[in-house]
Amino acid sequence: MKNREIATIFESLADILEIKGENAFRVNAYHRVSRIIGDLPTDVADLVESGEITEIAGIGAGTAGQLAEYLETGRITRYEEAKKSIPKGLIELLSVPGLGPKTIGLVWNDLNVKSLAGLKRALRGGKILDLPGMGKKKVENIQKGISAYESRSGRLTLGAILPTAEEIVEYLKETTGVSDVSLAGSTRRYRETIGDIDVLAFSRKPAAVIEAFTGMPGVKEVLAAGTTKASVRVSGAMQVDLRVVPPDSAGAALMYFTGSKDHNVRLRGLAQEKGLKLNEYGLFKGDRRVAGKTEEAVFRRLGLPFIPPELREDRGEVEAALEGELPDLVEREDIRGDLHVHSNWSDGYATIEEVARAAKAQGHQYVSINDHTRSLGIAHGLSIERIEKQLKEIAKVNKKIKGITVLSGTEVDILSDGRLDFPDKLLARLDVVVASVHSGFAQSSDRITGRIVSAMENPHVDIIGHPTGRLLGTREPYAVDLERVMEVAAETGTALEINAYYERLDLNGVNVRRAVELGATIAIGTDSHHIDQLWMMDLGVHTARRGWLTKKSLLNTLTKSALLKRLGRK
Ligand code: DGT
Ligand code: CA
Ligand code: CA
Ligand code: ZN
Repeated sequence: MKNREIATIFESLADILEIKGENAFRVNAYHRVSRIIGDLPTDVADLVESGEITEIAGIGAGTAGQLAEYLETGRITRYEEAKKSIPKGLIELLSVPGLGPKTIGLVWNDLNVKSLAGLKRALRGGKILDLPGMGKKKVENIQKGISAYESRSGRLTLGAILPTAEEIVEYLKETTGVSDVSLAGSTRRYRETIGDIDVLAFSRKPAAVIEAFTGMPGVKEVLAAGTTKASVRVSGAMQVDLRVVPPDSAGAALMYFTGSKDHNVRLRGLAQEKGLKLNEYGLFKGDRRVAGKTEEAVFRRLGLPFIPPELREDRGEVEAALEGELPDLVEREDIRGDLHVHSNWSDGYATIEEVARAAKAQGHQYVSINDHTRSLGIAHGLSIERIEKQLKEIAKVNKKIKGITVLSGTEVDILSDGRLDFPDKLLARLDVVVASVHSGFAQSSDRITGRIVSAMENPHVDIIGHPTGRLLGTREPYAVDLERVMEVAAETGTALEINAYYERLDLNGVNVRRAVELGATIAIGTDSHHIDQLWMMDLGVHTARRGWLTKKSLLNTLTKSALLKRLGRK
């Protein structure tokens, strides 16, 4: 659904018009449109298609046309023109807390402020106090807002930026004179949130690469462009740092800029102990470079095997490498299926047949349909009658489509008193039972842990879905006692999920590692609600790798028959 993103555009259009001092009636009309669309319970695209959109009070023919334009082309000309009609820096000012369009319009008009830097100058010079309606208190508030804006974490989720990051890499690979391009930094370590994207290009002709980079489609602003490095801002306020490095020192540069900083500190220490010096240009003995072209060569010269980027967090990986005890990490190729997918029978968008075809295209041998259950009204949870019908539909799809098996399943609600939303008799007939908490998030640790524990004690529950309930950047985990959950998972033979949906990544790497240490098994599910989300299996696998996970602790690596046997055995 594009409702939210469209609402944001109209909100921003209203703000721009207000900055320009356009008449209040127009401004308010766009604010209203934004609210209406943001609150719509149905997909705006459906309403535009059926023409019903203009029946909504507050949406006229003009707006309907703009909506149709957006749905077709991904842009609204009116908005693009409005954006061009004011200095770019003013749009950034809208993100400063406590600074509204009226004040921005005022400082622009009267003080010629066009950017955050300009506003800070005006504040320093005290000129701002001469403006009508501007008192000491108000100035203080603006100053506070700027500090808050400048110190906000600004981290985005890995899944939100990874497609962009990979496109940039592919784009730069086409530049002449480039031998290779790689992600570096937290993106290459697949951290769950990313501060900025780091890219390394290997080339002897840096100027051409810098030019290609700063001129890429999607670049909103060039923040810096030097002879071997540059930074740009791309959509979504994400910064991308590029460094161009000669191929001879590719490996050393890759190691340095992949980090993490703590991991690098350990490696430099190790080099020193051997009388060597490690920096981004290579590994040196005196002035002589003894390694640097590839990461493998640098590691080897340090007496280490290759340490996968996901492990480079200084969490014992250097010690493990020295002792030859690095885990043989699971890989994407080991994955045989997805164990948590929604269909349009509950709150997903795809039919079961569409899910089956798309999962097959992902290379899966099986995919399980895990729709919500009756208590979860907002997600159109299935009644017992509906799931009976769904079982028949799954059988039909399995007859029709070869090369993949659709497993029957559910994401059964763990009710607030710990009971499950479906009777055991029904659960017993399903292949893959995921049980999840979707209510009572504020309960005490004892209660919420108790609910999950009793779900695991049910012999039909195969997997606990998103065990902590956190949503990256928006919702903290519930007060669950994870150690206890992991212990009971191990005792009862219940798997714990890596929910690979990009806003969840729950369990995260650290928790996965602990769960396996305590004897638990892991299952990856993408929790896809749309077939365009099945790729997030990649995020799940990288998260598993950050949790030092090997093939044998992951259900998704089993063949279909081994999986069913294993699940039936609990
Ligand atoms: P982020 O961007 O906050 O998600 O995290 P990173 O790890 O991508 O950090 P970033 O972008 O500041 O730097 C990329 C890598 O470059 C970092 O992982 C290690 C290396 N690096 C950057 N600055 C330093 C430094 O001052 N010392 C060392 N040893 N390495 C650095
Ligand atoms: Ca970074
Ligand atoms: Ca960076
Ligand atoms: Zn769920």
